[in-house]
Amino acid sequence: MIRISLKLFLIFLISINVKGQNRPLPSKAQLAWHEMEFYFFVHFGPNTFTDKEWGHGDEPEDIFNPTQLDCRQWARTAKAAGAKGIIITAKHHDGFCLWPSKYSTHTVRESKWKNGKGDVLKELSKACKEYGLKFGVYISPWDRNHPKYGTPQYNDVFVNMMKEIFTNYGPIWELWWDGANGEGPNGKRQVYDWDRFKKTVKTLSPNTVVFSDVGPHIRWVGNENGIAGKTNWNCLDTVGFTPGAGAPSTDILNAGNMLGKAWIPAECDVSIRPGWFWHENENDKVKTPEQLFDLFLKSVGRGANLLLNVPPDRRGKIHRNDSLSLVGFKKLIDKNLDKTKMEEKGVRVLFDNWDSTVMDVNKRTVEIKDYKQNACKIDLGEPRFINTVVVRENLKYGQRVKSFVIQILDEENQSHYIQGTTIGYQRILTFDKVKTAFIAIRFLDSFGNPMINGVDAFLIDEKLVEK
Ligand code: FUL
Repeated sequence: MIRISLKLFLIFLISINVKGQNRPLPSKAQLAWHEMEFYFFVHFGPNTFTDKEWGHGDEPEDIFNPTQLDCRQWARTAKAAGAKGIIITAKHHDGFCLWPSKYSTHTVRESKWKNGKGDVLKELSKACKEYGLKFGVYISPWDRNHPKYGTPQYNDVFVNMMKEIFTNYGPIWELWWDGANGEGPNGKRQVYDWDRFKKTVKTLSPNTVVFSDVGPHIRWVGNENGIAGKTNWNCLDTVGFTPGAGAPSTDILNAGNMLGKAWIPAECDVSIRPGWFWHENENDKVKTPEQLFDLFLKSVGRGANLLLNVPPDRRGKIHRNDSLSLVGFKKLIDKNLDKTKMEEKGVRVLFDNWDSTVMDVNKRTVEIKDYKQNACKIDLGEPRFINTVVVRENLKYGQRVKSFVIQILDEENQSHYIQGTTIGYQRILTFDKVKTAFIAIRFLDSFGNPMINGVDAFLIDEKLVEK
């Protein structure tokens, strides 16, 4: 009897799994995070003035002295670039705090800047509010200045600093914990109390999403080039792993775990310049609009988010070369992937022409039933050149699609096939242009029925097609 019910129970579990219902799901905050797509990273601090990438922590505070700090200019630039938020290095590895923390003597308060009365976090959080941008904070656990670093009391310092940030500059949308853990001023390394750090955030700022190599909410993509895996699962197994040296391999971080137990999607951090901080001799090495577009395809186009570092210079302003490139990038996005314009041209086709296997779940999402038996057809109305197809999953139902193929029929009735694996929030596939009136998408394998949030087809500038 018991054996039979156990068997029934197992069948029940398997059937749930087939429907894709016992897969990890994102939290509300994570769902909102996916919609952020692209936002700025700002590396700013003593390194900006010493030409270093990693300060030693013994730099005199007076070195930090921006002559025309203008956080509103950063916010305006972010807006003009189409970015939806800004994450700033409130404290990098050198320990210098861009706010007058009570728990350190190495802060803006000890500097010459504004006679010690300045507060970068205050100015930036205000500017972000004014411009409707989300505000995030990078606070490096590694601290090469703090005298308590390498002792249990440093964990109190770190917790107290987070409390200050949540209390005085919130709401904090994303908190960034870097994994680097080197020696402090006393030659010791810190044993971080990650559990306590996580609990602090959960209690004080439950809607903040926390990034580290292994989450808890957002993971590192495994490289600093801004490139997510073509196969990119939003799930990850974290048991036994910690941020930094104890993290899973970079390959795993890049692709995620298909059967991972926790929803921890990837964020691609990359700098618009070779370094993270501003350096005079890199003013002519700013990535071009085309390079940024390519990064967009390789991050946002692979279901991850793009965290693009734009470091202000010694004036405390974003350099003209970076601004020009960012505006150029926005133009490329608008011109090539603008949904409104495409709709006007009749190129964007939702599911109107799909057959009866498609069921409306809500206004935007369709559940693809019997996906193995049926191709989903999209009629473009009249033959047009296309070289880009965008497919999205509704992540509210989890990430389901494991593989799919797009079939494009050209004017000679020849079929062109484009293969894809995962979709996630958004998969952008580019290819050599084809003239077609008819596209079919077949979902080859999926955890339950695919829940698709729309398909778009575009003709982008041929030089932007992914190499
Ligand atoms: C790294 C740091 O060591 C770099 O300085 C930079 O902040 C980058 C985003 O993360 O781990």
